[in-house]
Amino acid sequence: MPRIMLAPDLHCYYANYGKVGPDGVHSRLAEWRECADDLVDAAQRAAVDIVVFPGDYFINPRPSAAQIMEVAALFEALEYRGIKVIGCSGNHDVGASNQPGPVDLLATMGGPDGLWGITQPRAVTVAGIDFAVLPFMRSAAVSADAEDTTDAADTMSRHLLAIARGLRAQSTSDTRVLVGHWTLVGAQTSSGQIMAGSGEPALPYSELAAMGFDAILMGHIHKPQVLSNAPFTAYAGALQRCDFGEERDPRGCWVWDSETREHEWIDLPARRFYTIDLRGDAAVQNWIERPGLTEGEAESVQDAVVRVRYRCSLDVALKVDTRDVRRKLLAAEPHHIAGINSDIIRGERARDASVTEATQPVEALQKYLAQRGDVVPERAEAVQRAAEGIIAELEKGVSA
Ligand SMILES: [Mn+2]
Repeated sequence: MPRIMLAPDLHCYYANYGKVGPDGVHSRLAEWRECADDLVDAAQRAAVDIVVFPGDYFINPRPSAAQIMEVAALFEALEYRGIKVIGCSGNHDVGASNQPGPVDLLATMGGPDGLWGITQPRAVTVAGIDFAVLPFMRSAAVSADAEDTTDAADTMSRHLLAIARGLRAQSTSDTRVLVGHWTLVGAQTSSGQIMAGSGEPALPYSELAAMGFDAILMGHIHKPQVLSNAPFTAYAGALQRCDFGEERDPRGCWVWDSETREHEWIDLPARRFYTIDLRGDAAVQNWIERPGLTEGEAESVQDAVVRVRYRCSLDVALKVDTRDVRRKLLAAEPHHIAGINSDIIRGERARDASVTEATQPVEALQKYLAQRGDVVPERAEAVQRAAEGIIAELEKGVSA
């Protein structure tokens, strides 16, 4: 009995959080290829018969020829090993017009059955299993008729359920699998939000289950999750981490055995994202005073896309030297430093009440330097003399 792999959203590929290497290959593409190669090896090792790619092959509906060839090469590698590919379009792949897009092009590249790129609802039978495929679609007619986006989403959901029911009715096999690129009610996003009422169509899992599907294999939501074991209902997530919102999401794919009805998770080597999150004056102060990263931080930073976020008062924020932060991060060999960002807690700065509108600039500077507490007296004096010079220069200009 066939074993089916649910592959994650491919999103081939994001050219951010990295750079072009000496071989001319962008580091994120190199990562994408490594994950794709591992997926092929994993499928073979797990004796998979069919790999399902439920949409979002690309990051937008206008991929380059090179990006299309990357996805085609992955599909080709699987089929070369005797593993069948079934895939459909996702919201990232579909433009506003109803013109053929990149997924239609892949359909023409994968043999006469067009299973590499299904862009219309379709029932297909592979290895004795009936698949009902619900690619992502936009409907100008539904949008035009609807009162608002929520109404349009509701109408679309109803249509999709009717289509799924119709495809299910065509099935004569003992095993029926639904594949699609849609939100299921109750699915959870990477931020932990429960999807429903978000203005996009959401399909009630219970209604699909009641139609008699044995597995519901979905794409769209990047947080891998199993919504049900019977029927096995799951999202595999995305092949790579698209941004810091997906920092904590595992990356990999599911294998579902149509005979035992059991599933297993297989990890894929997507690059890690890591945030050093410093909250409060004490945390920020301690971190900048430490000459290097802690062992744990260094381990997490190595080879990762990293960022530092610090939330503190302005007084402490002024002590943060971003070059120094960068130097500490670089010592642990990150893949890419995405940002060193401050979030100033306003109104918590201890103000010197004696500074008013009437205070002269040099006097105000003197008080400021004293209050900082981290400027040695000789340096403060030098800064003050320089300021006096600037003010004198300014006054000359005014009286002339
Ligand atoms: Mn996606």
